Amino acid sequence: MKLQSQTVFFMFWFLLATASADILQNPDFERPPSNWRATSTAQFFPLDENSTTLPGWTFLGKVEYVTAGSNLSLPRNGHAILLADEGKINQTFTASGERAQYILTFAVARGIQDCSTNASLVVSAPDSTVEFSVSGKYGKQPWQVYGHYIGSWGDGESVNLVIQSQAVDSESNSTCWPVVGDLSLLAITSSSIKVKDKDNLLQNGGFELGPAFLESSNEGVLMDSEPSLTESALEQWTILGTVKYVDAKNFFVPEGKAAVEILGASAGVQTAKQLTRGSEYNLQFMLGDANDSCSGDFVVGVAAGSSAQNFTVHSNGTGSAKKYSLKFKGDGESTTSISFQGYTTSQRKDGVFCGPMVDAVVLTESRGCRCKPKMGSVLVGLLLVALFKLFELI
Ligand SMILES: [Ca+2]
Ligand SMILES: [Ca+2]
Repeated sequence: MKLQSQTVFFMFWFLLATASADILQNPDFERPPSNWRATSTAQFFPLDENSTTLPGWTFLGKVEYVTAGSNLSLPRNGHAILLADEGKINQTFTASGERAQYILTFAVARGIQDCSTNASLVVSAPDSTVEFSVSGKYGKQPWQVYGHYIGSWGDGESVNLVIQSQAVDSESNSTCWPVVGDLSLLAITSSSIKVKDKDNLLQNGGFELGPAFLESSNEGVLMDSEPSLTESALEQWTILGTVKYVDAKNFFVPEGKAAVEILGASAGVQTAKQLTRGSEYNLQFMLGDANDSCSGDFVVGVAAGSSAQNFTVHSNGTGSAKKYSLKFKGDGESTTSISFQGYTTSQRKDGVFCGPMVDAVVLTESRGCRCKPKMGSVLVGLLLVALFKLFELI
């Protein structure tokens, strides 16, 4: 009996350990460079290509190890990497198991505050290269957390993830170089994406499959414009403009673990589904606010096929949601698109962009096709009967 309980304990421990492990090594840079001293009071420690190693990573150009206590007000995890002039870090990992979509979450900030030209951060993998600006307008902390699809790989494939700075103006001697705080790489397997909810024609209608949330941040995860349904950080949804992925731990979320906050006019999410022409469908969804002090009246434009309707969400910014619905007819031949878009750009009192939240999108067929017989086919039928009668007479 004792042995059994020990086995259960170790299995539990093992599951816990594997669940918390990231695909990347040293994803939060808390394992320091080889010759760095924990007692050092220097906030910026330059890495030397010839004499320093950084666990899990290789680096090139001007790269510095940053310690908490600097003006970056680093959150719980106190160390980060500054990518200055031509600074670049990279790590190679091997995909294992079933083919999966890889979604990277990372925190980025500006290295120094009294600078004039923003450098951007470029994240690249074999299938993608994306540039992120570090403007600081989406959060009250200097840190911005982004979620981004980096590619899809199967068992044994080797993936080189590269993160580097890119100066906008190479002549400027007052460049705000990016600092990378924590990263988290999530693999979403093809079979988990294909899981069908029998009561919902949409996949990922509850926005539960998306980027990982960072332990060190309570500001949600930003997702930038992404035109593809299958190569998106939010599975089966394209991203219009910039939206914020919010978690139930730090925000009000109506259903499940996550929802989407729309951050501006014409920003939003969109999906597509092959539907039967003429059939009637019912689109149900929840709109509200994520309890992040975003108050006001928000208009959300909901479009499904050729039907569109505006919904007004009244929010006092303390967390609320209501169920709404829209009835529409399927377009048939091509896929029917379903979208949720903001109509206004709102800011909180502290200047942070915010907006309405959408969650729990459920599509059901409310009535099958009640197609009227076409006039053309009726005439052809009458003609055939007439010809038949004529042959009978001959
Ligand atoms: Ca860190
Ligand atoms: Ca949800």
